[in-house]
Amino acid sequence: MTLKYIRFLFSLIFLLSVVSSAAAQSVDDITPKPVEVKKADRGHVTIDKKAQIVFDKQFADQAAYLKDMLAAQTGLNLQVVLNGQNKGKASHRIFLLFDNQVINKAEMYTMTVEGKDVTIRAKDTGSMVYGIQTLLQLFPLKKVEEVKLQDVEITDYPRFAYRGMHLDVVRHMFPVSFIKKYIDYLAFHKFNTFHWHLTDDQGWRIEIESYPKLNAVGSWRDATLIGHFKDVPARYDSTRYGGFYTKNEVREVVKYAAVRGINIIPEIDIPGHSRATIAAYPEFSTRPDTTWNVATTWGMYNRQNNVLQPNPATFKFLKTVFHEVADLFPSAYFHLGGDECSKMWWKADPVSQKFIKQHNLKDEKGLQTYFIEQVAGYLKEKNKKVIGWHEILEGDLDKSAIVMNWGGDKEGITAATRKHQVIMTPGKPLYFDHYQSKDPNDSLAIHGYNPLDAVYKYEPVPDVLRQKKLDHYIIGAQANVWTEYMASPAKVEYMIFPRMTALSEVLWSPREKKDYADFKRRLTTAVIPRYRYWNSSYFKGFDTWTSDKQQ
Ligand code: TNX
Repeated sequence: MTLKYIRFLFSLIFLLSVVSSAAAQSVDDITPKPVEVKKADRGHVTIDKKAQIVFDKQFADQAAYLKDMLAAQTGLNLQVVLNGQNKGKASHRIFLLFDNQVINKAEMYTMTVEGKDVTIRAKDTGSMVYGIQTLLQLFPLKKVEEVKLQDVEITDYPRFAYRGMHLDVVRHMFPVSFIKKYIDYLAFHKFNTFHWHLTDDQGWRIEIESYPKLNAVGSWRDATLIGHFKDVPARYDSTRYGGFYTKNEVREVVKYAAVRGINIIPEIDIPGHSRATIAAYPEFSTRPDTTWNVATTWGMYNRQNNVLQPNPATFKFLKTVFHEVADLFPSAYFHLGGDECSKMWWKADPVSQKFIKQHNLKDEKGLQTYFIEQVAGYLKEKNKKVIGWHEILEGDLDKSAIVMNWGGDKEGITAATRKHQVIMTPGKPLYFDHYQSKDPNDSLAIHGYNPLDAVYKYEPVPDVLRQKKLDHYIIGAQANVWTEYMASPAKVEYMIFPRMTALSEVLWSPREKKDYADFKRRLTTAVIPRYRYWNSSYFKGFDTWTSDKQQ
C-alpha cells in the first residue's frame, strides 16, 4: 500500500465521519406494511434544522410530539408553527393537515413527499399519529444535519378497527415510566388500544377513595411465589410486594396515551379473580367470617376461593367502585373481566343459593351473568359499554357487550353467531406469556409455545364466519401479557418483542400483503435497530424457533 493511498483512506474515513447528511431509511422497510406506497424516483425533500412543522389547529399536540420524537431520534430540532401563521421563511416544511375529504376511511392517513414539502393528512388524532410514525421510520436513527427523503405517496389505513395490547400490572407492577414506554411501543406499531388489567387475586392496582382498604390492604401481598407454580414444593420469598397507581398517575397516563392516539380500556376483574378485594373486605366474600390474604401464588382458578358473594353490600360496592374508575377514563368501553369464575364457592354458599332462587336464576352460571348485567348497568349510567372475557357468554347477555375471546376459533364463532362483536385474543398464538422457544434454558414462562411465525401467520377471522357473512363481528385482535413470570420491564420487553411487531402487521396490513420472509427482512433491517434505539430487550432466537420445524 502506498503512502498516498493510506493518506487517501484516512481522509476518506475523516470525510465520512464529518459528513452528516444521511440517506433516509427505505420506504420498503415501513412496518406494519402500508396499504399503498407509490414511489416516484424524481426527487427528494431535504429536511434540515431550518425546516418547519406546520400544523392545523386540531394537531397541536401531535406537532409537539413529532418535534420531540424527531429531535430525540436525529437531533433535528424543528420549529413548530400553526398553519396560516408561517412566516414563509422555511425552505421545507412538514405539514400536518386536517382533511376529511381525501381522508374517507376510519383511521386513514396519507403522506406525500413531493416538491419542497412533506404533507400528512388525517382527520383524527390516531391517524395523524400513524402518519407521524410512518414519517419517523423514514429518518435515520442517528444524529444528522439533514435528511433527504425520497419522493413518495403513501395511502394507509388499518385492516381491523380494534388493535390492542394488554398488560397485567397485578402479578407484577411496573412504574409509570414503563407504562408510558409501553404506550410508545403501541403507538409505534399503530395499535390503538391499551388494555390495562388493574385488579386480580394478587393485588388491587388503582387508587380508590370510596373503599380505602382496597389500597391499604388489597394492594399488598406478603410474599411472592418463586419459580414455577407447578413446582413441588412451592417456594415463596418473604418480601411484601405491591403498590397502586394514584389517580393523578392514571390521569397522567391517560393524557399521555391520548396524544399518541391510544385509547386505554381499564379492567376491573369481577366476580372471580377477586381475592384482593375480599382480603380487604371479607364481607363481600362467600365466607365473610374468614380473613383472606391477598394471593401470593399464581394459577388461582378453582384452587382458592376468590369470588364475590351476591349481597346488597357487594352490589353497592361494585356500583360505587365502577363509577369511580369510570370517571378516570374517557374510553367508551370498560372491561369487567368475568373470566375463570369458579362456581364451586357459590354452590357451597347458602346466601348465594338463596339469591339464585330469589332472582329466578337458572344456576351459578346464571348468577355469573347476573353480576355482569348489574355491572353493565352501572357502567351504562356512565355511558360506558362493556367488554368481558368470553365466559360472560355463559348466560344470555345483552348484545352490546363485546366479547374478548381468549379461547380458540370455536368460542369466537359462537360469540359472533350470537351477534356479539368479538376481539380475538386466543391463547394460541396471542398469549405472549407463553414460551417463544423450546430451549430448556429459556427464561421462565407460563407454558405453551407461541413462536414468532405462528403470531405472524395468525388469521383473526375464522373461515366459517366469512362463509356465513358474519366476519364483520370480528373487530380485531389483541395479545395478552400476563406477568406471573415477568418481574421487570426488561422481561416484558423480552416477551413482547418481536411478537408484538408481527401482530401489528396482522392487524394493520392488508391480508394479501402479508409476507413472512419480507417481514423478517424488515424486522432485521429496520425494527430491531429501533428496539436497540429504545434500549429495549427482545428475543433474539426468533428465526431458530418456529412452528414449521418440529423442534
Ligand atoms: C388465565 S386468560 C387468566 C389469567 C392468567 C392466565 C395465564 C384469562 C382471562 N385469565 O388470570 O394470568 O391465564 O396465562
